[in-house]
Amino acid sequence: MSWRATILTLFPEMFPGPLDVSLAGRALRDGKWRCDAMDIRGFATDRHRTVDDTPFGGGAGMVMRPDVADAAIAGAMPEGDARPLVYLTPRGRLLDQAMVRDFASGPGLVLLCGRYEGVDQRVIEARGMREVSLGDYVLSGGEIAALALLDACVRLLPGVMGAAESAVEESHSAGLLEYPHYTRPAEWQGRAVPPVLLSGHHAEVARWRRAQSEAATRERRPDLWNRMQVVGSRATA
Ligand code: 6GU
Repeated sequence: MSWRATILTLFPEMFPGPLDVSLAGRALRDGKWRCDAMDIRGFATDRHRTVDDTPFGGGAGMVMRPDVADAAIAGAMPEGDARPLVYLTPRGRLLDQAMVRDFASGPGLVLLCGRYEGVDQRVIEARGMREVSLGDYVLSGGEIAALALLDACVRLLPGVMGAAESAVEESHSAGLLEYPHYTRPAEWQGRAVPPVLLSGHHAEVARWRRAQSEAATRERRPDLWNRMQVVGSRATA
């Protein structure tokens, strides 16, 4: 039984898309996960296969009909399907690595991709959807967000990542940004590699990398840095 993603979308041809190559693509061909895209329009009932309508209360854009979305969900999830139902929307809770770890450790995901202004609120509530966002910017639909979420999950599935890559996960999980990386040549366009990395002193290399991680986090991500300080002080209190 492999980890299974079912994507409900008006653009099923976008899947697996870029997840058909590289790490995720190899895992897909190896049967370590499944990617099934379903066309929401296939669940429309009228002659014109309508999936959206104008918003009550007026305003711009169109809203996905609750009856069509619900029929698509019923078609994707048989009775007793234990997979979380995630609705990708900029109104959602911010995706983080803890959420990704939680999703990757389960049986898979059912992803609803919104287009238009969104989905009727009543079907979100009736189906107990988990609303998830990638960040504070607006994509033209949930599909690219779904691809990003799936990529983040699939690389954590057993046997997908090599030992070399797994270490990277630990560093972001620790709540710090990664330290900078260098390879040959030792001097390039007049720029030298930090000498400590050529010293062969493993403890000093580790100390330098830690300091670089902390400096980058403090400067670029004060939100992560402050949260780390709070969590750390709680642990030592
Ligand atoms: Cl999940 N959907 C859309 N449409 N835009 C987004 C997003 C999701 N996350 C960030 N921007």
